[in-house]
Amino acid sequence: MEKIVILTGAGISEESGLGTFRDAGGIWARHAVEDVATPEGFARNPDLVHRFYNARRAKAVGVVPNAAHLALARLEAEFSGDVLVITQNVDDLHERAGSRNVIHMHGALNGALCHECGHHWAAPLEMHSQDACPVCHAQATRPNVVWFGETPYGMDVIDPALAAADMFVAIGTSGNVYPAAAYAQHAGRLGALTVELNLEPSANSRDFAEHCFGQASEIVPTWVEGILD
Ligand code: BV8
Repeated sequence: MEKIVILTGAGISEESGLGTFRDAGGIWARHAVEDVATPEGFARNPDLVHRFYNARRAKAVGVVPNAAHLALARLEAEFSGDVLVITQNVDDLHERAGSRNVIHMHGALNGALCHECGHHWAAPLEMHSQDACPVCHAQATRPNVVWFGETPYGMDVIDPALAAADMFVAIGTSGNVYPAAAYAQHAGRLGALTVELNLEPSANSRDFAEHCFGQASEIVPTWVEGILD
């Protein structure tokens, strides 16, 4: 087996202390998606959206990678073939665990974007709607995350990677958000072995040939051990 493509979601960072979206008490239980994760919501009330992401950015800098992130970094370092992590997460725990080949398809909390000129730069810990873009100086700065209705990042790399994958593994994602939720079916149809590692069956569980349920910090290191043996 040469190429492993891994899709991760909020569940892999849950044991590090970052909230998930759709679990009981999750982020969407406390914030209306349309207010904080859509361009329309940002246009309506940019300060509300900046406060939402400032709070998550502050939390993300205060937590550390868990055994699941570390196991994926070990897999990339020790596996004889290629390992690509496609993450829906906007935290940087994969990178802080040592993973190098990571695509943030929904953007990143540590990125800032100017929606006037498209410039992007390293986000300060706190962003405000009156911050000026360092290049065009417009007060048009936003978090560099992908909201509903916006095109995910890395599609030009992701699609070929799915087509070439020998194994596609989804970890800690509920399978509710597209296009990521369609990747298992797509990769499976193109010949990849599909594996679901999650706390419970996801919405697209039927798209996977193999399943292992449990806490990511337990089942991911065990799965990596099996691959490296
Ligand atoms: C796009 C912003 C076009 C960043 C997010 C109707 C039908 C189909 C699709 C659509 C439709 N209407 C609209 C759409 C498209 C829409 C969509 O999918 N809507 C859904 C809701 C129906 N998608 C889009 O708009 C996307 N863009 O489609 O553009 C396009 C398409 C292709 C090519 C070009 C253009 C943009 C989507 C991005 C939205 N941005 N967030 C942020 O704030 O973080 S979405 C948000 O959900 C996050 O990004 C998050 O990553 C993502 C997915 O959530 P999960 O990671 O899965 O988290 P969740 O809480 O749901 O699940 C956690 C899981 O972990 C659970 O299963 C739980 O059991 C498990 N777990 C918990 N603890 C643990 C655990 N597992 C293991 N161990 C544990 N300890």
